[in-house]
Amino acid sequence: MNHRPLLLALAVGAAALTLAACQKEPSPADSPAAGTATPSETADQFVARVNAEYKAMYPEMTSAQWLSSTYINDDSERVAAKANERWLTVLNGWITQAAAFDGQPMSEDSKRAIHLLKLMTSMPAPRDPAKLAELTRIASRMEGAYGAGKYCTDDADPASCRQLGDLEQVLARSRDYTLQLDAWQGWHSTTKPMRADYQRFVGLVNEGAKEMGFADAGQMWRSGYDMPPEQIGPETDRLWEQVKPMYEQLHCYARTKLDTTYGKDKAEVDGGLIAAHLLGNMWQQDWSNLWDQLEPYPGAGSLDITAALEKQYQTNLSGALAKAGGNGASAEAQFKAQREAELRTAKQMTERAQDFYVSLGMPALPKSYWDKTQFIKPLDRNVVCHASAWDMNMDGDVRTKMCIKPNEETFTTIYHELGHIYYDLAYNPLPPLFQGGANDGFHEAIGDTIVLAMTPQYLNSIGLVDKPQESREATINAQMRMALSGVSFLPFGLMIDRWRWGVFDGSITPDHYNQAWWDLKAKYQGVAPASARGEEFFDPGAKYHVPGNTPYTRYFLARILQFQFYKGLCDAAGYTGPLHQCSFYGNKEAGQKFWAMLSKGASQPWQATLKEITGGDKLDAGPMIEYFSPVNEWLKQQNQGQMCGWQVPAATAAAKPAAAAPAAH
Ligand code: X8Z
Ligand code: ZN
Repeated sequence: MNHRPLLLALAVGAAALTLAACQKEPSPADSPAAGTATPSETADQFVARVNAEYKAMYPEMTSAQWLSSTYINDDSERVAAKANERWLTVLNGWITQAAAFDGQPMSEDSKRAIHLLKLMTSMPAPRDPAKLAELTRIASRMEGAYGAGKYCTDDADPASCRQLGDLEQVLARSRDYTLQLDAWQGWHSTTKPMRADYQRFVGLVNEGAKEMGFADAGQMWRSGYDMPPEQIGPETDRLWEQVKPMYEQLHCYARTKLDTTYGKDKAEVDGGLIAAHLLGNMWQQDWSNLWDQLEPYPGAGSLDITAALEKQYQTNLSGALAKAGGNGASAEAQFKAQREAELRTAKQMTERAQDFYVSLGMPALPKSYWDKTQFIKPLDRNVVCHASAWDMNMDGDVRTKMCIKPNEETFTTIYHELGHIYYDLAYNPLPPLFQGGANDGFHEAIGDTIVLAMTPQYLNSIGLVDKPQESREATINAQMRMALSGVSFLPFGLMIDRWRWGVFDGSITPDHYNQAWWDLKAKYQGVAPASARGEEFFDPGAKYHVPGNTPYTRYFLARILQFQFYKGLCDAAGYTGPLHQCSFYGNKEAGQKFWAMLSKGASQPWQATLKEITGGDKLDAGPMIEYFSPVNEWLKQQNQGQMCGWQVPAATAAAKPAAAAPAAH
């Protein structure tokens, strides 16, 4: 989730050079709720005022949002919607006022700040106060519904209900075809009621975007990249074409293995598509959980991080139980000991992640972080478990919100979230309007760059795994571990916004929401549901970022960017070996370079920032391909003689080229 969830989402951080901002004359109906454009105010003074007012009102919004995400109920939902309503009204007011400065003399910084102001929210709101209020209510309701989602096998029995975390666990661990299908279908049944809300939401944000001068909300999202918005579709297509052959090899290998486990008739649907519920992940976006079936050389180099973390939890549990009086302790005392051990393990995992950043010369997290963060899932209420990082006040009150479990996936997510937090801390000294990523992909790539540096050597140095073996088999194993999260993600990172761009521009109509979703999943990911998913379902709503309205192209860009950053930092550290073996843990030169980049925030076009860290100013999948070349070659050998690739069902082949649609604007 975004570092500034829902309300602010500097979702489209840096901005396009040419965009049609709303040129409407201010009218009484536009009257802003905070501040008025004083005729005597210069553009520079206007920007200074907006910066000050923004910073002043910011903590109230983030507090309301924090409460509604960590304490889901009708009251917190209402308070969050109201705070959001106030904020979006003020934002609309500023955007209207900014039009008065078009063509006026102003500093370059003010020009950029005004540009960023217009792209500040990913939820452009209509000016009509009633519609604006409706929009914020729908947004809070959808987020709350996602967080509270439950699948109950017996409606009369609350004990039969499971939430997302439990259902994900089934996909991660069970290898029973039917149990997995039930968990997958169960979660996807919870979002049926969200469809009507989402449809209305789309209408409202489109109205807001149009009033601001954009063709639709999708075009607004694509305008945050310091290049013409119509280039984002082709640019991401270009990157996808670079990496697609690698994904196809991984897909082919995984499919063969799944055929072995479940039988071809069950593992595959139609022309070689993989059954969606068998990939170890609710959305098929990360295949790490298939390690048991996909490990290239079982036992070559022990990289079982989950087992190591589980062991650590057991140690903490024994300690807590002993303190509580051992086996003789009451059930309640034993339960408390268990919770204590869960919290302690989660904090230790977070300390490990912090240690990486500190080793680069970055500061330790403030005490308030440790006091206010949500580390584990509370038991007494619903929360949004989807991980997120929060800057509450642009002044040091930073927090993460997670439901940490002792496994590899959440462990690396902590490193990801701390990337957001360190970005926030680094750019906090900048004026508030520049406090964002160089673009939103940068924000997502910071922690992931660190994750790449979590080599077997690093993991061993922190005592998590045995001393790494130096063999080709161990290298391939280590690479596969990274590919199962990094490479498997690529088409998913692309398809979500292909769907939303189409929904926003009207090429995907509500009566085809689900069909279009699965068409795109087939086309990009090569996966399909095991049973028909008609329009009575709303499967897109089962992925957090759809009800949470977080743009997703950022994650695709981040997957590419993180390898560019990684290579840049390895160079800074003076590393000369094969890219995939580089770790810059403890390297102050790399740390300084990273921090310098983070400190720039959104104050300049991302191309300039990229150049400072990598020497180039273009997005390029080259470093990613270089990194994965050993496992890619290995996969090609494994797949020899296999019919790789898949056929996209007829409906998809006939559908409009959704991927190219944005270029039409
Ligand atoms: O949402 C996230 C982070 C928070 S920004 C946990 N991610 C995407 C997802 O989970 O779908 C990180 C990877 C992609
Ligand atoms: Zn993130």
